[in-house]
Amino acid sequence: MTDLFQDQRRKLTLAPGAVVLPGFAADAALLPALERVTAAAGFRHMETPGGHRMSVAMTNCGALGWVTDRRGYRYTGADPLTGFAWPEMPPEFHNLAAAAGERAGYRDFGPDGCLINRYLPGAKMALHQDRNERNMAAPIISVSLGLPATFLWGGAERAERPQRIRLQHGDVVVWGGPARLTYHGVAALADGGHPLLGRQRINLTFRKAG
Ligand code: MD3
Ligand code: FE
Repeated sequence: MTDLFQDQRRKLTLAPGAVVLPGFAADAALLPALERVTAAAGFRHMETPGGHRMSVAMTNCGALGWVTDRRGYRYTGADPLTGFAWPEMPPEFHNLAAAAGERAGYRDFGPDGCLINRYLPGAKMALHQDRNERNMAAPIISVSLGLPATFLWGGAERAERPQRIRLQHGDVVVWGGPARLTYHGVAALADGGHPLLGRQRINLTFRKAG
């Protein structure tokens, strides 16, 4: 008999430390929580230290939020646009991150921040490492929502030619251990329409930043 829920239970190892949980976050209950966060701290296009405006729009929730401006990349406790603390991490977000961490073998992944990226058609993210977090023993957990994207997954050096991996609505990836400092990026988003999110892709990354 066909098992309708089989997808929700799959666990694939991309490489040592990189675990994909296809469809783990397909639950639409995340979307109202996302709406509440982005109503309190809106998406904005940040500036890189080199003076480029990012094509991806970003916001954060949780105690610490990732920001970039002419002074550099860092985590802050307050939204620089308002001076207020970032919105609290919704319990739906926190529970999802904890469950995905557990499924990938991280027993007590307690994220203190969630960066929320919004890609409209054409938006992309250049190859980079995530190295502003204090604790490299903790994984980063990413959740893809909305339009599918081509994720670029490089090696330990920027020069390595990246593998292209398709990430769909609901896919969760846990990046830890030897995968934690690999170079990665996202190819320009192709236009399309998603039944729940329309013409965009949202990516949540849960982090232990402090
Ligand atoms: C691999 N975001 O916000 S998520 C980022 O789809 C970021 O918006 C991308 O890269 C996005 O920093 C990719 C997947 C991801 C996140 C963190 C990683 C992959 C990673 C850290 C180490 C290795
Ligand atoms: Fe990243």
